[in-house]
Amino acid sequence: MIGYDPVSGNVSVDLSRSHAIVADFNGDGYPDYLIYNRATRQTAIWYLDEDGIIGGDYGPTIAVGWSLVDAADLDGDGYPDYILVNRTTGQTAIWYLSGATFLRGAYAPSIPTNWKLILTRDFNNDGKPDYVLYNLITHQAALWYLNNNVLAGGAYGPTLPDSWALVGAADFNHDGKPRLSVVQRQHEKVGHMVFVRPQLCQRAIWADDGCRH
Ligand SMILES: [Ca+2]
Ligand SMILES: [Ca+2]
Ligand SMILES: [Ca+2]
Repeated sequence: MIGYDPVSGNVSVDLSRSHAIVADFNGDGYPDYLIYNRATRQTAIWYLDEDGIIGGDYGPTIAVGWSLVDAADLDGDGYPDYILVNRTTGQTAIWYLSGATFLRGAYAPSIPTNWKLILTRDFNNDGKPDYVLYNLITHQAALWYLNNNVLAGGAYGPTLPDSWALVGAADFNHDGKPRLSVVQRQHEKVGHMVFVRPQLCQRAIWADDGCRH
């Protein structure tokens, strides 16, 4: 399988990442897997349909010093783009793609010290992906609303207690609004997943089916 070499032991899925990167790269309506070889820094895309993997393509190779965080369509051309962060400077960058083909790059906002870019989702429902940030010291979440690669506004999310970490966001109840998901590091299993809605819940409020006071 393209991008996967079980013989060499080069694990193609970056296990240090807190979430899988899934996006529809070939525009067929089925989400595809974006995978990453940590040894070669090569990316690859596995195309999926309801029956499983139907093909693959190599994507661009990530530059040294940069980490691949997520994939989302920043410029609204219908094709997912790579969101990268420089681990030293906090600078983010967008690599615009057409399918698996690199088109061009642009710098995006820099992440402040002690904050981590977790992923990108559209939280203010304007059709444009936004940054979900997490403060590694204070455990506060924040949203940066983007217009393509330009910061357009922001809002603070909940502050999580010690031993909990922000790991993802998805529209868990299909109401069109993504929710943050956090997991207790000491018990990393599905039963301990917690979903909270930023802005509406100023404290982390435990529930397995939505935001509760
Ligand atoms: Ca697809
Ligand atoms: Ca795009
Ligand atoms: Ca948005």
